Amino acid sequence: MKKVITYGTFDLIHNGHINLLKRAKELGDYLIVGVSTDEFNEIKNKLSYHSYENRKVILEAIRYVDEVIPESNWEQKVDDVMNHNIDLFVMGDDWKGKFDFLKEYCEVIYLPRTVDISTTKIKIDLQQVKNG
Ligand code: C2G
Repeated sequence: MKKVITYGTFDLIHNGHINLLKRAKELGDYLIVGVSTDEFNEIKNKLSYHSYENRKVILEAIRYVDEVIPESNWEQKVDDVMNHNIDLFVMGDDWKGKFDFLKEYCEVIYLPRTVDISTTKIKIDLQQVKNG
């Protein structure tokens, strides 16, 4: 069984996230998602609308996702890859090169981001609707 892992905040789930999760799952048989805790989001300077618990519940309902684990820091990836017997690490290519240190432990693939969508764009567009 080929095990894949990816990480993210996954706030306000949108088609960009779904495309990423779909492609990651298609590269293996089992997909684990490390979803950022609220505390780690603060370290990433990200304020998410949904709490960690709600982002976890939403991810667990996505057909491509087999397991969700917390992402609490930048340092846990090597342990996660080893402890979960991960074969492949996948991230969107906005992170290209940033996680190449994992190549000692598993395959690393960066996938093209989906254009014209992001959680930030959703928030901005909604703000404009509100302002009329
Ligand atoms: N993504 C994408 N296309 C978009 C938006 C996001 O492919 N239009 C991908 C990102 O590249 C990432 C995943 O969806 O692989 C989750 O995106 P975020 O929730 O923004 O994740 P991020 O805050 O970048 O956290 O340790 C890694 C970090 O936790 C990644």
